[in-house]
Amino acid sequence: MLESESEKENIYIIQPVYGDNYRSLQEEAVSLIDSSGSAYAGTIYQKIREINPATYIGAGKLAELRERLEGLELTILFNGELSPSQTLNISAALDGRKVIDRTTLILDIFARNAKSNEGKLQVELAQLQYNYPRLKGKGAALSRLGGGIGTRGPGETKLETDRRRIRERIDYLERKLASLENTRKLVTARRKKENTRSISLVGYTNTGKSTLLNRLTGANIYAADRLFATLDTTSRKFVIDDREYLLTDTVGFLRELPHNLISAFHSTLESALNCDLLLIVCDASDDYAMQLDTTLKTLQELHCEVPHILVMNKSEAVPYFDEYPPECIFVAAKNGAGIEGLKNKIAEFFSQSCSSVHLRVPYLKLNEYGKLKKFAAERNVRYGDDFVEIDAEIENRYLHKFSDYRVL
Ligand SMILES: Nc1nc2c(ncn2[C@@H]2O[C@H](COP(=O)(O)OP(=O)(O)OP(=O)(O)O)[C@@H](O)[C@H]2O)c(=O)[nH]1
Ligand SMILES: [Mg+2]
Repeated sequence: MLESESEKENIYIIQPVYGDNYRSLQEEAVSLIDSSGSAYAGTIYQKIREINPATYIGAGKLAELRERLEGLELTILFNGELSPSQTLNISAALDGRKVIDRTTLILDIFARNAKSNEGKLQVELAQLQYNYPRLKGKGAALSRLGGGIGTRGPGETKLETDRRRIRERIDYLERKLASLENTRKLVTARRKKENTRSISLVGYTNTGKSTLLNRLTGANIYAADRLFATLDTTSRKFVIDDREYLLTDTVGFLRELPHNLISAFHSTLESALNCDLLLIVCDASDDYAMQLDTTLKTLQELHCEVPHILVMNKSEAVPYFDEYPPECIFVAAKNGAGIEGLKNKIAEFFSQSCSSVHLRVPYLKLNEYGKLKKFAAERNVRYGDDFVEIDAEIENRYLHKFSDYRVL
C-alpha cells in the first residue's frame, strides 16, 4: 500500500539538539519516515538553549528554514512533541506549511499497519485521544492540512468532526475494547488452566522478533525491515523434546513511545505479558544497550515481572562477543544459527521449575487422575496388579494436585 515515488509525501526534519542522543533520534526519525511510506528530504539541526513557548525553536531559525525551503513541497517533521499551539505557530511561520510531530508520525505508521479489528480500534482510539485536546478552535487549521500523515486513520471519523462527536466515539471505542479485553482474559485463563507453557517475544522494534517466531515455530508471519511491522499479537505453538510451547509475538517498543499508544495497546500487551517466560530480543548489530534499556523500562511501566532470557539476534556478523551481557544467548533468526542453543535454554528454564515424581494410581482412581493428566509430562507408565505406576515431570506449582498419588 506504499505510494509510488512521485506520490510520496516529502518530509523535512527539524531535529532539536540537546543531550547526546539526538543523532540516533534523527536516524530513527529517518527510519520512521521510511516506514510511513514517505520520503526523507533533509534535516535541519537546532540547538535548544531555552524552549520558546510559542514556537519551541527560535524565530530566527524558523525564518532561516522558511527561506531554505521556499518553493519546495515539503511537510515538516518536528522530531519531538509539540503542543497544539506550537504546531500552529511553526506552521504559520513557515507560510502555512503542514507541520507534524513525532507522535503524529508514529500514530500514522500504526494506522497503516493495523490489521486486526482490535488493532484498528486501538490505533483509532490513540489517534483521537491525541488529537482531542488539540481540536479546540482548530477546525480551520486542520482542514488546511489536507491529506497525508496525521489525517489517515482506520476508522470513519474525520478529525474535523466536532469535539462532541469525537468524545462519543472515544467512549464507544473504550467500551468496545473493554469487551474485547474480557474475551481475551477468558482465553488467557483457559490457557493457564490447560497448563500451556507460554513464552512471549518482546523488544525494540525491528530487532527480529517476528523472524524469530517464524524460525522457532515454522510459521510465516509478516516480518520486514520497517519499524512497527507487527502490531497485532500472534501466537503459534512449537515443540521442544515432545513438550508443547505457545510463543506470542508482540508490538515492538521505541524510545519515547507516545503515552497514548502504550495505554491503547496496554490490554493486548498485558495479556501477552501474562506468560511464563519472556524472550527479550535485541539487535546485536545495533545499539543493543539502548534497546535493552528501553525494553526494560517499558516492561517496568507495564508492571511486568516475568523472568526473561536475553536474546541477541542478528549476531551473524558480530566480531567480538565479549561486549555483551554475559548471560545472553546469541542467535541469527534469519539463518537459524544459535536456535538449538536457545531451545535448550528455554527447556532448561522450564525444567528448573519442575520436579520428577513417581505416582501410584489405583485403577479405581484412574478416572479422577485423568483430569490431572494435562499437568503431568509422563515419562514412563507401568501397569501393575493394583496400581498404575507413573514416572512424570510436574511443574512445582501443580505438585499439590498430585499429593494423593505421590510415592516419591
Ligand atoms: N542480518 C539479520 N537480519 C535479520 C535477522 N533476523 C531478522 N532480520 C531482519 O530484520 C528485519 C526486522 O525483522 P522483523 O522480524 O520484522 O523484526 P520485528 O522485531 O518483528 O520488528 P517489528 O515488528 O517492526 O517491531 C527484517 O528485515 C529481517 O529480515 C538476523 O538474524 N540477521
Ligand atoms: Mg514484528
